[in-house]
Order: sequence, then structure tokens, then C-alpha cells
Amino acid sequence: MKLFYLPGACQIGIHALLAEIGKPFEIEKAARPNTPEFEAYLQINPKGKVPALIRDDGSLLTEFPVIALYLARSNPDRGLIPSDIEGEIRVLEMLEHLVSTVHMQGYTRARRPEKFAPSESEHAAVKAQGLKIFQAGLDRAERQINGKDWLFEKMSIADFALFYLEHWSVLNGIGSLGPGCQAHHDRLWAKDNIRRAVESELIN
Ligand SMILES: N[C@@H](CCC(=O)N[C@@H](CS)C(=O)NCC(=O)O)C(=O)O
Repeated sequence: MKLFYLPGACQIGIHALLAEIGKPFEIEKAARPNTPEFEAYLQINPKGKVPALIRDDGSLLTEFPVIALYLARSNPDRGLIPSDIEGEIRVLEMLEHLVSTVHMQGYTRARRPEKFAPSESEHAAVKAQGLKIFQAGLDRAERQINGKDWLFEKMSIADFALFYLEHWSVLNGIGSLGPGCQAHHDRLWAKDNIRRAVESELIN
């Protein structure tokens, strides 16, 4: 398997998940729009985004929640998604919310307001709106953790979506983590396999 990445982008959640699962995988740098390498990357992933996973049969898988579900289901011994339907849908509900709303609607507005409003005069308002969505998501995660080690009773794929958002908050000073989220982030970051994987993106 091969994971395409942009250093420090949201695929760090998938990268951490792969490291935690512990089976061999490769990584390769993707390309950003408006660079000479981007055309070649579009041949691999026509969406031009990360994460993108090339599976062992050569097929491409995109979209964070789908890649995470695929990795959980194809490694059932790791118990990263509950096997009962109620447990499964609750984990997916949280995962989807973290990626589609907290990241895409919140963090992206706060960091890249130009994606939502071409006029610079609107950027401050877009950023403020993004920060509000992002912080509300972190606060919701804090309430969900509620003294536990993980979002649910056991570590699940939803924890890896929360991890990249927490990591961005810590690194970039966007939003603030409550004590449960801070401990959740630090618990994953303290794992050598995960820290090495995420840090390797910066030196490859
Ligand atoms: N819906 C996609 C979103 C992926 C996404 O927006 N990834 C960002 C990185 S965090 C990206 O590829 N950005 C590069 C760009 O927009 O040019 C998913 O869930 O995987």
C-alpha cells in the first residue's frame, strides 16, 4: 500500500492509523495545484487531493473517512471500528463530522478564507466563522471524551480524525483544546510509531 501525502496535511490522521496498524506501507509526496508536478499527480488521483491510498491491488481509494473505514475493516483484529451496528454508526457519525464539518467547513475557513470568499475584505469574517465552527467541534469532542482515553470506549478510527485536528490546533495555535482533547492528542503523539510516521513527512 502507498499513501500519498502533503507534509502536515490531513492525511497525518491516516498516516498515524497506518503506523498504528503496523503493516508495511510506503509513502510518496503528492503535489499541490499550480506546481509542475501537479499534472502527474492528477494522473494518479484525479481529485488532486490527499489522502490518497493505492491499495495492494493497485486501485486508488480517496476520502479520509472511506480510507479509514477500509483500513479498519481490512484489519479486524485491531478492533478500530465496533462490529455491532450501533457502535459502528456512532464512530462513523463522529468521524464524518470531524472531517466534513470541523475540518472542511471550520479549519479550512480559518486557514484559507480565500477558498470561500475571493474578496479580501471578507476574509476576516470568513476566518472568524471558521474558527467558531472549528472550536465548536473541538468542544463537542471534549464533551464526548468526557474523562475517557478515547472518543468511544476503545480507540477507533474516529480518534485518528480528531488527532489531526488537535495536532493542527497545537501546531498552528488555531482554537484551543480542552484538557481531554489535549491528553488525547498527547496520548497518540507519545507513541513512537505515530510520531515517527508524522515527522517523516517533513524530511522526505
Ligand atoms: N474530502 C477529502 C478532502 C481532502 C482535502 O481537502 N485534503 C487537503 C489537505 S488537508 C488537500 O488535499 N489540499 C490540497 C489542495 O486543496 O490543493 C477527504 O476527506 O479526504
